[in-house]
Amino acid sequence: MIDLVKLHVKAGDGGRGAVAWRHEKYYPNGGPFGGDGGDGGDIWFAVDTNETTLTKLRFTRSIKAGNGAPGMTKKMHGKSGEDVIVGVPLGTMIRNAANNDLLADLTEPGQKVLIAHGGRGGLGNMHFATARNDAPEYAQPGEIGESLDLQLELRLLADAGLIGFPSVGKSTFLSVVTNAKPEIADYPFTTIEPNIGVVSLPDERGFVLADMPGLIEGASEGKGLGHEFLRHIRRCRVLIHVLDMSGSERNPAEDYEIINKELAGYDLSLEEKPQIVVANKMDDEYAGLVLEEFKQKYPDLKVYEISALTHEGINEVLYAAMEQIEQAREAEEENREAPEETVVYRYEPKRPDFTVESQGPRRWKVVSEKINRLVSEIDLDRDDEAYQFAATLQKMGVDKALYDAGARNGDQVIVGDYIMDFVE
Ligand SMILES: Nc1nc2c(ncn2[C@@H]2O[C@H](COP(=O)(O)OP(=O)(O)OP(=O)(O)O)[C@@H](O)[C@H]2O)c(=O)[nH]1
Ligand SMILES: [Mg+2]
Repeated sequence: MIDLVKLHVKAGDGGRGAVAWRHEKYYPNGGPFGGDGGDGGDIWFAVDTNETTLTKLRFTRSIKAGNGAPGMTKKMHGKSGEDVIVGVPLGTMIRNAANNDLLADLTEPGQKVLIAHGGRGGLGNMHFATARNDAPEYAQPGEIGESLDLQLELRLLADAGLIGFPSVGKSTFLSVVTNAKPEIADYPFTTIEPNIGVVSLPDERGFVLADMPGLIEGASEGKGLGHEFLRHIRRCRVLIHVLDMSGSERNPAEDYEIINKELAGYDLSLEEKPQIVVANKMDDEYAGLVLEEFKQKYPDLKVYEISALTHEGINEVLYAAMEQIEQAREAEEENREAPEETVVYRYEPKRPDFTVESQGPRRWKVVSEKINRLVSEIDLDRDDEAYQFAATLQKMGVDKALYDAGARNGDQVIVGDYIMDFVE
């Protein structure tokens, strides 16, 4: 069963701004005419109620949004990159794999979250004309689109979950009380992925019910289908614990004990979840005897006697479950201090730390608050500090930006109060 998926996402890069000139042939000084690059596409995740598993994404290593096209002459914008919307099932949690931060918890139909923001397109040279320089050779590069490693986890969103050993009749129960059509058969592990359905009571109340693959001894350590789906059970408000009373295959008292031990072994909070204990297959001729034996072991336990086959006793179970679910919902409401937290990932576009301006022939200026602050703190007449400073500028990409803008060996570069020589 696939409910944990790793995925790389890369939003589109912004297109580079254009360096272009108006009527360049006949009017060499016709002014800068380069348009902006297009924005890179974003990556969104949205609830798709037609999806019930993450299987579709299993072999998808990475998802990429479109890059923005470069700006063009005549001040024309480059085309924006295409957004990507990834449809995922209800109950999908999206984490940043690098630090495990929860980026989004998709719990409502229709929910849609922006996970990776495309880079903004770079500005064309038309934006960089100043009184002193009406022919800027510089245009901004596009911003790099955000890239992230994600971990997707699906946790089923059901109010109630049917649990028990294999073949006790969980799927049969689900098929009787909802429109779900799970596979039913008399061999163990017929159900390998939870099925989900909606129970509608005659009084218009209702809840979401899921059957689970059968649990066996050692499930909490991974035996059988083990761990994989125990995580789903954590999200259920109520557990409907189904026991097979036909006595042909199982000893229900033992089963009951083992299952509870496995729940606690996986997560102590599972032990505390309200449970409705259901004695199924009461239509079987020996069921009465088996039930008597069970009751001797657990005299104080409320047991609902049913037959999923003949539908006997089913409504009582549904009403009892509904009752418990409503209580759980109320308790959640009371415990909720602030309005429910909706986790939406906020992307802060990274502003470039500096810009480069042409200041006339072979003369450039680096405009940057950050670099100015740096300059004010160091003594550039000292060789070691000057060397350190040059290395910092290079690391910040200043050299490359100057070169891209057209600076060549020996050009003057104004940085803060200093004038330096450009070295390619
Ligand atoms: N006699 C009788 N048989 C039942 C009853 N409920 C289910 N069965 C039978 O028990 C067998 C197993 O039923 P399932 O509903 O597939 O059991 P499950 O608990 O979902 O099993 P897994 O998916 O393998 O964990 C099937 O042959 C059913 O027809 C019942 O109330 N009475
Ligand atoms: Mg089943």
